[in-house]
Amino acid sequence: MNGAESLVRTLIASGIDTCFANPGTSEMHFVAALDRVPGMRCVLGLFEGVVSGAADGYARMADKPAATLLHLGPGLGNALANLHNARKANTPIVNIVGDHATHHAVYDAPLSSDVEGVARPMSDWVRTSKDARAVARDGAEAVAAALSGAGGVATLILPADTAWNESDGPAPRLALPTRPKVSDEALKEAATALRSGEPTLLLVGGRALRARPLELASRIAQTHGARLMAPTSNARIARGAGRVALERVFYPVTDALAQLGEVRRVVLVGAQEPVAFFAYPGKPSLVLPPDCPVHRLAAPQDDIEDALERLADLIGAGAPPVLQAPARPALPTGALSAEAAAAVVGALLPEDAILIDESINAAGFCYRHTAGAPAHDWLQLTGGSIGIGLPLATGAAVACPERRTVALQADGSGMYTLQALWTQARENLNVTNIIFANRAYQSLETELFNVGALNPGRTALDMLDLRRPDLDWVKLAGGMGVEAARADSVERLIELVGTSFSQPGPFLIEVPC
Ligand SMILES: Cc1ncc(C[n+]2csc(CCOP(=O)(O)OP(=O)(O)O)c2C)c(N)n1
Repeated sequence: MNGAESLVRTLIASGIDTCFANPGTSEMHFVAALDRVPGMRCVLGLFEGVVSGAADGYARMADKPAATLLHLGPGLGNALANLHNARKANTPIVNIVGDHATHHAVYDAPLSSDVEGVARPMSDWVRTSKDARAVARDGAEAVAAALSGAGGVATLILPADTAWNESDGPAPRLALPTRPKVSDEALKEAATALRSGEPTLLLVGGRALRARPLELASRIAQTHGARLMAPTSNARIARGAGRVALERVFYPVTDALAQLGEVRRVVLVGAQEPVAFFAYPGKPSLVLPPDCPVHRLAAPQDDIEDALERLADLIGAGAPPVLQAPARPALPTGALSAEAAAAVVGALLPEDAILIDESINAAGFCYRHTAGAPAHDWLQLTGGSIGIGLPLATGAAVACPERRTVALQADGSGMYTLQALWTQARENLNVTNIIFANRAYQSLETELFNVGALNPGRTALDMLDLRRPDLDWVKLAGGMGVEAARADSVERLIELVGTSFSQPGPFLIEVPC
């Protein structure tokens, strides 16, 4: 058995059965091994940013990592932006990256590069296998590294000869450390803050945003009249009717400052202290009031559900959680707009859907109009690096084929990784892609103003304008095998969304707005 086959068998033994791939010559032994070893689903992505974004979406929904297969430094380089987003989401991913055979490295062949150097900034763990006999063990350690702590990106680099030479066979799955329990002192400190009588914010993130821990958090907050909120950007929130109603910290700095202005104490559970996305002239970086004490009950890697259970016990959290009542928006009439499109989604969303939010400027409408829709999961852009929505939807739909995935996608961001549509077609995934086609980098128009550039000229404004020519999403999708239509009225949009929600396979709806 060669090194490549020992790795595929090791990954399967370690619980990885899905690989998003864009291979090249140096990965051909891994590809060939897939034919010999049953049990690994391999999904082709036509750009590496699709591969990494899909691996992120898959792991967020499957609660276990996928592998990626990437081609040397340049292939990994193309995947980096979405690996950055995955790291901010604490998503476990195992990257397998081919490299030149060890003896070939000295010749500076065209694809030679410092692969470890490319990997390091967006990886929590990096290793280059020394020889074929080390590959299996390295693979098992890569999986363990991805699943350690809060979850992270592990990158294993395989020189081609480590893949083709003889191995010692697969390695067994490694045991994982259990999540640390929070200390009694941290619990007492949180309880004291909650009982202080001062306006207290319980800010919950990461694993605390699943249905059960959120109910615990809501009971805790209700018992002492604290406010319960989530950060601006989150990997996955369980929400909708019957789930805990959850406010998020606003994105615009001035709005966040106003929203949090009354807060006098903060208890953090799986979340970090809220900060502004960017610095702006004359505005603070931190959005909590100055001198507001911050009590860190649980870090993302801690056993968060246990921490919330113990805190609920400690304070005798008897209050019921605040659950969202079922409430769908009325089907809109009149002019087509981003808000109308969000209302159509909220009005028609099926039970147990997965919503992917890269709607950027329309995000506020989308969040609000789906709040009381049937229970669903809400996945966001966590690292601010746009171009994740369509891949994230693709990976989530691979993980949960029986659920309807809905990508709420701004057009500018969608163009970064639109090749994901081809993968949706090839895998016949149940994804409804709703493109908010405002034909602009609209949010950047606001940002231009926010940074103090008050009278932009034609050249500056041209950098934010996506016209000349207009993007034709119906043709773009059609060219990749995804059925698509443009909604030129609210009535047509309602019809198209209804059709897509009721038929299997991918669909794309362009919404001029
Ligand atoms: C990788 C990356 N490149 C550039 C940006 C800067 N950026 C932020 S928002 C944005 C435009 C978003 O436009 P669109 O997706 O159409 O959404 P809209 O603002 O129009 O709603 C850009 C280019 C970014 N965040 N990430």
